[in-house]
Amino acid sequence: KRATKAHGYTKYNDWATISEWVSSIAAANADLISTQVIGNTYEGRPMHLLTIGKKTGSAKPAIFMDCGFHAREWISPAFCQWFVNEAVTTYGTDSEMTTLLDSMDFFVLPVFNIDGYAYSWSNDRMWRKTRSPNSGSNCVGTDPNRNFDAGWCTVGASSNPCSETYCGSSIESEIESKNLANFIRSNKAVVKAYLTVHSYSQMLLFPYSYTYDLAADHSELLSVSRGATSALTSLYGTRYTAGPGAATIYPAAGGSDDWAYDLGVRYSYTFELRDEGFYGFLLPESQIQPTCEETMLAIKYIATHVLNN
Ligand code: ING
Ligand code: ZN
Repeated sequence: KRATKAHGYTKYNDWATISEWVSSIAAANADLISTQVIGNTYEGRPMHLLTIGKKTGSAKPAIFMDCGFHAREWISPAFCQWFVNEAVTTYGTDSEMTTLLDSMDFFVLPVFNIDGYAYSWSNDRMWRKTRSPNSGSNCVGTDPNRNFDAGWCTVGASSNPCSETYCGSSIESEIESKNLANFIRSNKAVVKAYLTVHSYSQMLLFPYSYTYDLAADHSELLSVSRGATSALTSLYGTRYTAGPGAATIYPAAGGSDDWAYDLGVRYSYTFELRDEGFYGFLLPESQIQPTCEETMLAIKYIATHVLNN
């Protein structure tokens, strides 16, 4: 077995370390975790998905959560790892987590854009996009959060392969997008919520980003986002802004949250974790623990609402 660096929850882990961690935490918690591969990335890395929940033998409602859409947003994969550990270590003692895992499943994709994440470790800390080549251009990569079927490439996205917000040659041109979309389409009957974790800005966004039109479920999405951000703020006073993407951050088409919502996943949210720009994507490791602790409160608030509605 290849030697990897030691895994830790209060440090940033490279892909080899995260990949080993997936196997070891699943093996150590076989009663609560199962794993599957939803497909490979462009460069051939397996996209590991963890299913966390008490195995009951019957179909349970589920929440899908991904991290690491954008390579440089390192706090995001750190949060997915934290979430999985917190779920298995508080099951049986924390009553809210116990109820959640007894009654529902969490599908957790710890790193979506694995090729980009690996590149951000090896070559360019500020890399954002995927690592697939673009025909007729020397520029590499597509913005995966502009690559979904939601007003694709109409606003806040570029058709120039050299742009950081390149929408790709077509909807789901990126194999990572296609793998994620196929999984959610196949599990539409159980997936009640879609959560995608980015950084930074301290915002909780919901549809729509591709239009200023309000979602059919706007008032519920807004009230749940306010409850979630209030819970988050209660721990350390971290201030969050909640609202529809277009009006709250900027108009941008092709995002995964808008796509999931239009597919029928009623509770669809994008988290923009710490900070507000002082460190930006280079959030120090000393902030991993407080960021993850506060974000847990928001996720549990949303999950409990999903379960009870
Ligand atoms: N922000 C998101 C981005 O992809 C976003 C904001 C959310 C856009 C939802 C579209 C839909 O630009 C970051 N930091 O990536
Ligand atoms: Zn992002």
